[in-house]
Amino acid sequence: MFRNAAAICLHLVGPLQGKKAGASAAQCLHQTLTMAKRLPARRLDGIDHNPWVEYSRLAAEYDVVNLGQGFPDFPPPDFAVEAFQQAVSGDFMLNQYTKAFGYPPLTKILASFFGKLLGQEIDPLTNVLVTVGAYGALFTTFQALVDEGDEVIIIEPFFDCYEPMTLMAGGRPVFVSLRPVRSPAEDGKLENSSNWRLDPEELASKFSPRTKVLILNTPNNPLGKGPQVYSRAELELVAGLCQQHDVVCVTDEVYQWLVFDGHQHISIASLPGMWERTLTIGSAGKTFSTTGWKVGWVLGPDHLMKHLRTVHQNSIYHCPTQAQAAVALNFEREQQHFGQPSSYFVQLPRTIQHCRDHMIRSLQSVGLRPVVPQGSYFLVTDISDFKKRMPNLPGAGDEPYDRCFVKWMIKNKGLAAIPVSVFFSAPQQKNFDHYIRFCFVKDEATLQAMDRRLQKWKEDLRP
Ligand code: IK2
Repeated sequence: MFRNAAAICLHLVGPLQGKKAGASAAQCLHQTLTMAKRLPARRLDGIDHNPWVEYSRLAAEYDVVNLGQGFPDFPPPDFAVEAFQQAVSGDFMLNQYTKAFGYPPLTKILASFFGKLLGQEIDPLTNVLVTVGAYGALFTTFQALVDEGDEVIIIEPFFDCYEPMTLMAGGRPVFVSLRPVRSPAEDGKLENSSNWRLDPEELASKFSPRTKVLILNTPNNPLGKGPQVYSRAELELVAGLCQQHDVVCVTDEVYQWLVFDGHQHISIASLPGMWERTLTIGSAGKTFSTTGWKVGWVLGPDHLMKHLRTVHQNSIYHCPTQAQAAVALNFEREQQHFGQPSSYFVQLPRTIQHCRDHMIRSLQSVGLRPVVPQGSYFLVTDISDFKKRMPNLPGAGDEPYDRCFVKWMIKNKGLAAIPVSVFFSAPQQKNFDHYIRFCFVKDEATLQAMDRRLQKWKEDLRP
């Protein structure tokens, strides 16, 4: 807040130079602070600390191979770049506003593409909303549906914005954990994300008359738990409970095309009776390796979507037209190539599966124990052995161990990752502080740079 106030004041006195400007800025800042009663809105209470900022800043300070944040560091496919170029240099009207709820060719192709996948007649006007990335879709959804005191069931580990978005809307997060059902040490094999399961009774116990929404993320960030873990049976369990308790299911499926080992993604909205109570969220950033475009969407029945449209038209209103036009062209291409070897949705998971396997082999060489993911960009790796061998890292005791470990790894091993405890609610963080998350959607040069750092680490480990 301080920094923002100072920045505003400096902006206001911008034309002044030197000491005079400094004095005016200080005076202005003083006045700003005196005037402020309680500056931040109450909805920000408890959510002002964002661990990502801390780890990103630290990673930027050191010479690291950055395997923290989830974005590809290789180019998008040529057809995607060409589509964007066409959108920028083609029809000049694409420089202007488009329809508030989505550029019509995009809503049309999303409706027809996902309509086939979900086995549902989807109307481009009433069942599709284009948003600023999947983040925008999530925010709009929470604002539209969650009211003071409403409960939102969040399955942990969870993509970290679900909790603050619930709180900002006045809701109460109710957490239920996925837990590994078998220790990898039991049979010497690597753990698999499908071994992280929901306890059906525990899940059922979380529903109450106040439950409004359950949020599902499949394939899951950070675990990579995909179609095997959220098998049809597990999705049916969730679906049955949502129907029994009249709850809306929000399903974040941004990694739906990033599914490995020949598995098929299942959308919960395609299960019987679920379309009417499900909002399905997607991201062109993850779909076409273009995270900077920030185009996302929500699909769902009109009786839910109309409330999202109210939030959208009173907040963002329009998303950038050219990026939407490019995404529309990409989906039109995918529709033509669907299921064929030329389809990006066929090629991308194959390429990324190689990256996953490369990383798994490399991490094992230093005694890290990756949990093999079935989908997404990420894998979590077990650092229990280090916790036993190096329990006293700086900060250990004050904060969850994985956070100290990541800081130590950035500073001493030149590798950046994300501590997995940030994907858990506060009471569970200590129980899951022996995992860290790596992003493997990286090009060969980055993975080789990782190999070199790990090789050096391995040499350091020699007695
Ligand atoms: N939902 C999930 C599950 C996501 O992972 C993301 C974005 N990725 O996160 C980066 C990271 O974890 O390092 C989103 C939604 C947001 O997608 P978008 O970029 O389309 O807003």
